[in-house]
Amino acid sequence: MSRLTRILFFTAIATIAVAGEALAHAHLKSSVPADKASIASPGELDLSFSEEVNLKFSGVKVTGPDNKSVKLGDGMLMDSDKTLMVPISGKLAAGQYTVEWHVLSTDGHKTNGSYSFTVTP
Ligand SMILES: [Cu+2]
Repeated sequence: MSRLTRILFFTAIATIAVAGEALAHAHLKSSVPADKASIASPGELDLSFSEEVNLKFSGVKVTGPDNKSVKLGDGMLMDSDKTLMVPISGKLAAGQYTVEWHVLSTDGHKTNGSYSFTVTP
């Protein structure tokens, strides 16, 4: 191989490796309530990921107005372990809520993120 061919070859390999790695992680595909949604007090949260997640090492934290933590029930997996369902105990007061999630996907990688929604009066 010429020097240039070799450089292009290894660049291509590296690009594929990085892309494959990113695809294999569990990314949040959608959620209910959705990001930036304005809704009545929800009874549960559904977070749908691109990969199967490990319930034991996955969870969410919901913070409401005045930075108060929302009481949540035990999470469970649905949809071939790709959706994390978390019950919300009680009715949420009107205001903005932030959902911080972290999951361990079955490939052993951790991902996390956050989004928010608004509960209407
Ligand atoms: Cu991964």
